[in-house]
Amino acid sequence: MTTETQVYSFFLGCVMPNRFPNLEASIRVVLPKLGIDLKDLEGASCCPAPGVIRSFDEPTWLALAARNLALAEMSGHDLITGCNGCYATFKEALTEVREHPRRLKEVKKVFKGMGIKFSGKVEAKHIIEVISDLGPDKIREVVTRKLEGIKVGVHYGCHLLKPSKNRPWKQTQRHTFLDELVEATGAESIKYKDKNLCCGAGGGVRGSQVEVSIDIAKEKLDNLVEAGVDCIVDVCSFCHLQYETAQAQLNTELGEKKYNIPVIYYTQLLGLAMELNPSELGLDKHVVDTKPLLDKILG
Ligand code: 9S8
Ligand code: 9S8
Ligand code: COM
Repeated sequence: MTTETQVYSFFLGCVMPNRFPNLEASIRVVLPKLGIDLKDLEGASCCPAPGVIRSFDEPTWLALAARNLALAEMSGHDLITGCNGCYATFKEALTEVREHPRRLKEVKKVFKGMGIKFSGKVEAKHIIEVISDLGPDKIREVVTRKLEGIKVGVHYGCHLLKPSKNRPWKQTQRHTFLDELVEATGAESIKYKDKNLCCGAGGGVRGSQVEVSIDIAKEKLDNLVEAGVDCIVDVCSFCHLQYETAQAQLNTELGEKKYNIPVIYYTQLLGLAMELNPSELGLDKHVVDTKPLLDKILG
C-alpha cells in the first residue's frame, strides 16, 4: 500500500495545549500513522474564538485570524486544527478575505512593517476532514483491534457543520461522515435524542452564562445516558471541555456520581482500535474516568 504523505501546519488553539494536552498527544501519535505529517505552526496566537472575539470586535478577529493563516501560508503548508471553533474562525475569515478584496486590503494594512505576506490562498482543514477524505476504508485498513460492542454517542459540534455554505460537507443536514468513521473502528454509533443540539459551550455561552451552558449540557448528557452509550466521541477541544467538566460540575451539584460517561476524542478512539497504548493516547488523563471503557475494550 502506498500512500502519499500530506504535510500540514498544526494549529493548536488555546484549549488543547492548555487544558487537554492528552488530546494533542493522541493526534500527534495517530495522524502520522495515516500518512499525515504535522509541522508546528510557530508564533501562532488564539485563532481568535469565533463566538467570543468576533462578537466584540470583528476587525480585530479578522486581522488576528488572517495573521495565523499567513503564518501557515508562509510555512508553505495548509493549516490543520483539531478544534471546531478554530476551524470556524479560519474557514469564515478565508471566505471574508476571498469574497471581499477590501477586507484583504484592511488586514494587509494591519500587517504593514511586520514582515507578513498573505494572499488568502492557504487552506484551513479540520483533522476530521482530512481523515474523512482518506475515507472509512482507509480506517478499516489500519484497525487491528475492532472495537466491537462499544456504543458511541457521536457529537459533531455546531461549528464543524455550520454555516454549511463554507464547509466542505456535501450536505447541510443529517451528516453521517463522523458516524461512518466511528463505525470503521468496529464500534457502533448509537442514535440519541437531539444529537445535533449544541453541547452548550460555544458562542461564548460557557464564558458568559455558565448556568445556561450547563443546563444545555445536562440535556444532552441525559439523552446520552438514556441511550446507554459507553462513551462520547467528539472532535472539538471546546465540546470536549464542556462534556468533561459539565459532568463533574453536575455530580458536585447533585452530591452523587450520576454522570460518568467517558469523553473521547476521535483520534483516541482510533488509536485504541490500532492497539496503541492507552497512556500514549492520553487516556489516563481524563476528568471522567475512562477505565470502564478501557476495561470493556481491553478485557
Ligand atoms: S483558540 Fe483561543 S480560545 Fe480557542 S481552542 Fe478553538 S477556539 Fe480558536
Ligand atoms: S457545539 Fe455548539 S458551538 Fe460548539 S463546536 Fe465545539 S463547542 Fe460544543
Ligand atoms: C466554540 C468556540 S467551539 S466559540 O465559543 O463559539 O467561540
